[in-house]
Amino acid sequence: MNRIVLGGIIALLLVAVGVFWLQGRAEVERGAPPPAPAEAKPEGLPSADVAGLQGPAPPEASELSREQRRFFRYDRNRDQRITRDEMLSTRTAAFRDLDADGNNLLTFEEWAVTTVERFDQADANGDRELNAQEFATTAPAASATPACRC
Ligand SMILES: [Ca+2]
Ligand SMILES: [Ca+2]
Ligand SMILES: [Ca+2]
Repeated sequence: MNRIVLGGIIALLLVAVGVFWLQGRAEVERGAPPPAPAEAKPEGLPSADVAGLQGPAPPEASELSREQRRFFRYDRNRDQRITRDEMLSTRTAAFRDLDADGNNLLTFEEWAVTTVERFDQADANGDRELNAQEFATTAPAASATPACRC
């Protein structure tokens, strides 16, 4: 008998919970109703009569002069002044390329690296001298474009 009464009480509680849940959901939907269905859009692109109307001009940046661009290429920290280091820093990469041993000193061999390499490649027999045949290999390749006849 107690089981029947207990089952009835549980059933009433479940019904009460369901009623409260439905009421709460209805409150939420009244506060923030679901969006209205999208209206059917007319076919084709919108059009307007813009004859005689003038829109605002698009933004444009002023062009730097050639001298200003050259100045800013050296002025690395943008303080409107070019220090000696800033001026010389443009040569650093080329210097490091030549400084083969990285000791910040440029020997004659490092400075003349292109000629040294060309000599070494041409010296086929490795006797540290070039005979006429070896020297002939150092001639620059003929250019594909003809020389200017100006
Ligand atoms: Ca500067
Ligand atoms: Ca060196
Ligand atoms: Ca030789």
